[in-house]
Amino acid sequence: MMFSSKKTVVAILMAMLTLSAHAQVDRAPCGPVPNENQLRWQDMEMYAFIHYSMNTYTDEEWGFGNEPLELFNPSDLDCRQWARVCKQAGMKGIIFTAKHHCGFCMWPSKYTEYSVKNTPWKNGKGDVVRELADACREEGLKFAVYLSPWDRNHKDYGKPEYVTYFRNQLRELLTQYGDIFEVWFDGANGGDGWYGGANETRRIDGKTYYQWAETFRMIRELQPGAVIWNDGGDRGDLRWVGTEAGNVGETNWSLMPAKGDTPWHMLHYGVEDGDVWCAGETNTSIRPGWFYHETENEHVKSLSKLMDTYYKSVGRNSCLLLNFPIAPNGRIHPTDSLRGIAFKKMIDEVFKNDLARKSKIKTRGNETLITFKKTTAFNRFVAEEDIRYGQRVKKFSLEAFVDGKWISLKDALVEDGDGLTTIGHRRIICFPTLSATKLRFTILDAKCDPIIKRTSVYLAPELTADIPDSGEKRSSNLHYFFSNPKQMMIDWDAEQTITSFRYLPPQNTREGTVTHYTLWASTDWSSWKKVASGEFSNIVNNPIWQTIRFQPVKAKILRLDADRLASGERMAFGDIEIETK
Ligand code: FUL
Repeated sequence: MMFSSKKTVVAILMAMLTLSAHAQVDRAPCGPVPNENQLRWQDMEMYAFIHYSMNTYTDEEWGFGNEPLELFNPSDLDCRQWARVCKQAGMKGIIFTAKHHCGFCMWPSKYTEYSVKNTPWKNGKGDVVRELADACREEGLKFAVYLSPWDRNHKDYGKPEYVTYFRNQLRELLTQYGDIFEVWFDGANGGDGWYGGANETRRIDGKTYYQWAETFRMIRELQPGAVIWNDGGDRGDLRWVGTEAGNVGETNWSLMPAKGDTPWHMLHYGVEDGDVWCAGETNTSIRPGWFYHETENEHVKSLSKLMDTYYKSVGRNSCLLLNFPIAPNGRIHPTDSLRGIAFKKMIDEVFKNDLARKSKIKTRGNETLITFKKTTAFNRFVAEEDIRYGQRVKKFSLEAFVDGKWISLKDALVEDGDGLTTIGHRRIICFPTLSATKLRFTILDAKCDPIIKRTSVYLAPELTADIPDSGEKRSSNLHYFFSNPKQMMIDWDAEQTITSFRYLPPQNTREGTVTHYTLWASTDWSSWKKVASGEFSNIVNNPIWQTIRFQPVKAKILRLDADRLASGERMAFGDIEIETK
């Protein structure tokens, strides 16, 4: 055989080498593998949540279900603005709260009167789901829906009739708005609600009541390309990661047991020997709350917080679902949109120049050696497994050759251990900038032959001008004490007019978190006036500042009774604050 050129010979030799290298790797599935929908989903990496409902007009996180329909009348609702902002923020799709826990439907469902069709907005002719689905398509974004199973408006909630109602609504959403990439349900259920005027507490068994198997079957039939989210119980295609703070475990297996309960550590870290593919989706909000609150305008997450979230989600074998709340005028607030866009710019900046591409990369067995042309500064390492063949790597090491010796690196974002465990779709390791001539990546343990698709190295710029998160303790200016384990007193020397009380729950534990409260005021320690009572919605999953507003009251003492705690016997707090007139 004659070869036409030197180049051809080199190409053939390279191909033979690649083939023989591949021949040594056993690609036979090693445990569960993702299906096509799951692979497509994982490639999305970042997509947006949009929270918008009656709560936007009542300044709440969980509506009770009896909020008057007249409240919904945005002056400037613009779904195209939402889609444009999300696209520029690097989001590949949008999941919209078509119905949140209050039961108000953002589309004119024919199964309820509690929807946009009976509001003043567009004289009842509007459909937010339609406008957003169209806007997404125009911007080349995928579209998906959040439909809350818990419905605090519906009279039948708790009875079998409601499950039929829920499925009817889901059918409307899955058949009238084109392709849906994900169906998001939510496990939250605080019990009490308006329920058609019954105004009571209804407890259901989340595992059996909704009969998910039948609902899942319907989704598969109507939207075969959609992935199903779940947080326990019947296994969907992807899972909640057990927190709304925006991080998944550094060890993150995309596997779960097919059946049985899913305690927190399973949601957060996945299960190494799980028998179904069920990757983790990391959801968090760009602000403390999921819904818009004017008081949070100064608390939109900083760029470094968002980058930290990126590394702890996309960089840990997960996708990031980042929420943008809609303001009462019907648009994403300028601070949130600017921050979102800056976030995307920063990601592009960090990952624009792969230093490994200009270097010599040699893989022998489980070791990859990257030799730079000259001493090179870097602070990020990225590895990706070809997850079509399953998730395999259990443990690896990373070493840099600095001043003539090898030094071991660790993930600086991990507190315990070096964080060099699982890889999956993408693992990003962050460490302080160092200058080295070589970098060595070694797989120390794997479930079967590791199949690494890509290794890269970057130099992320330092974040110099950033908005700091405010960290000062407000309670340090207040005098307070506990009169019993479930009662807190806050007192002053002189009478003041109080307009609101704010409570920050403990930040790293649910122990002592107040979920239901009564607040009292007094001027003399003996006669007490009740100023407010209620529930701190979603406080366990999202432990942010809670604001109790009330008619201005003259007081020398405020008393907070913890009527119910999330766990434990003693109330606790991260911080408290009062506002005076
Ligand atoms: C939670 C809900 O209770 C919140 O309101 C929000 O929708 C969040 C995404 O899920 O559990």
